[in-house]
Amino acid sequence: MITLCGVSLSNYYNKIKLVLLEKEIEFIEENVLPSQDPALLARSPLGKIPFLETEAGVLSESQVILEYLEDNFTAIPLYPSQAFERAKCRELIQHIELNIELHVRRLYKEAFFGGSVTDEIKAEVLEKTELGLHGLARLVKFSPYISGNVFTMADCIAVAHFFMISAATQKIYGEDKLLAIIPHVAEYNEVLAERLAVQKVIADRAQMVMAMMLK
Ligand SMILES: N[C@@H](CCC(=O)N[C@@H](CS)C(=O)NCC(=O)O)C(=O)O
Repeated sequence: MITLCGVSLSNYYNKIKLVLLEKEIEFIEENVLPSQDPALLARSPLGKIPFLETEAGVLSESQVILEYLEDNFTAIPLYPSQAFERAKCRELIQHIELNIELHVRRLYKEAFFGGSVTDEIKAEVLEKTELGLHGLARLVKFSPYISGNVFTMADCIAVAHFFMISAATQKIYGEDKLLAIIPHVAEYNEVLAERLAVQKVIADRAQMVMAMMLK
């Protein structure tokens, strides 16, 4: 049995959870928060979440985990069969994560967790995020899925990260920068929200946000 460790608030956790659900792989969830506790470091080398426990051992780094799931559970593939199309999916994934989400992530402390971020960081993140989003606008297809007419791994990554990119930029800059630069994201989100697996991930995340607010 596979155990997905982390929390439903984490976009990196949610990308794996969505892939597990879409590929109809049986799994259980274990609520784990990131920390430097030696017991956690023995399972996740940097004390980060998510990580995956499998019968063969533990895996960290969400993208590595997705590649493992794709290689090991082939019944429902989430990458196209052609090498070039697969590479285009991975290009989208890398672009969303490295050129957008990793910048926006620097805002989360203030956007979601009651901390604060300097004006200098906000300006730097804005510049890099806008560059990344203009680049993404040149890559997306939305016909109706992000890389074409088939739902792929790249859509799973988009579901997980778009929500955070939209919410954090709305909170910090007073405008959802994703939507402002790529307006078709609105219809794309509606298409994705029709999927049961996406609905489950969104509902679990909302439930956890609610539980945190009631604390
Ligand atoms: N590159 C990692 C990123 C994972 C990550 O940043 N996880 C966050 C939660 S969403 C975390 O554990 N943060 C705690 C920390 O950085 O110490 C992956 O793809 O799995």
